Amino acid sequence: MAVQQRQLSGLDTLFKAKGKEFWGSAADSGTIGIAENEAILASEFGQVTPENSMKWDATESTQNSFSFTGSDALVDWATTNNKQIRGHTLVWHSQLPSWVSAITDAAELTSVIQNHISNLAGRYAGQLYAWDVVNEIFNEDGSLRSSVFSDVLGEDFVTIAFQAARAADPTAKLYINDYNLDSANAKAQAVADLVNKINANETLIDGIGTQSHLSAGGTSGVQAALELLASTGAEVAITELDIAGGAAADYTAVVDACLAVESCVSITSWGVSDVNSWRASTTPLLFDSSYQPKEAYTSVVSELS
Ligand code: 9MR
Repeated sequence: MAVQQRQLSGLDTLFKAKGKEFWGSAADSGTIGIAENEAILASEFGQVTPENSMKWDATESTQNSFSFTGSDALVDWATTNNKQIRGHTLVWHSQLPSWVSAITDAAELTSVIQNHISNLAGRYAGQLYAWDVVNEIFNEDGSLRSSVFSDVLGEDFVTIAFQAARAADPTAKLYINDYNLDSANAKAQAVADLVNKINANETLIDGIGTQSHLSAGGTSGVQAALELLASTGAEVAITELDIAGGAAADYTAVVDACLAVESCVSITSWGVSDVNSWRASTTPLLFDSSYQPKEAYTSVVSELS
């Protein structure tokens, strides 16, 4: 006999009633194809982020030869099910094909970035709420991470990528996204400083994503971090939320922080069930390995009710 799904409350609907854009989840063909998971996505979440299918290795593993099978499936599902979409991600040092990492010429890398973005973001133009244009570009001390992008182009790759994304999809909100922005630390300050610097010249960066891969008990600095990021005037989103241990108190602390900061527009969980999480052994999500709501889910719902 199939496991009976316990009564759920419509997390996304409750969050929207607080004035927020959505509470979403990472998804892709694999997890959408699991019936229990799909049912929870449909009833509890208002937005999806492709967990892997829009990354460079999935979409352009060979130069100028594009593959959109996985990303099309995600976008089709979202459209059919009336879910918003956050595109993830255009420029990232990880899951990057070796032909990109091998480039040493600035003009060549610029045109490769522009071509990747015009094809990928152009394909879904008008259909996405947002794009994570650049991902994880800072070190913990706030310096720029070494990657083919920063090594060959310096900081300019950020502006190149945002201008290409704006041209390819003028209606998507363009985000800078990073992890460990969980307190008002050096990295969060560096993100805010770069947003201020670029936007002073041309408003290219609409939003700042804080991934929020948190550890148990590690939520006390979240509101201060959101306030620091919001001080730029950009909107702020919690883009990949999961919390090791998944304690209810940690989850409600994150929700309270987002509610307290007007510019915090959305939360996206990095998956539905612990069993499909990239850090499954830490049981960090709102639904257990049998797709049943955990105490964290119940507590978040009562916090929002
Ligand atoms: O959850 C994603 C996992 O399935 C992939 O194997 C992994 C590969 O790097 O990427 C995971 O998602 C990452 C996201 O794209 C960027 N922030 C960190 C996430 C967790 O590693």
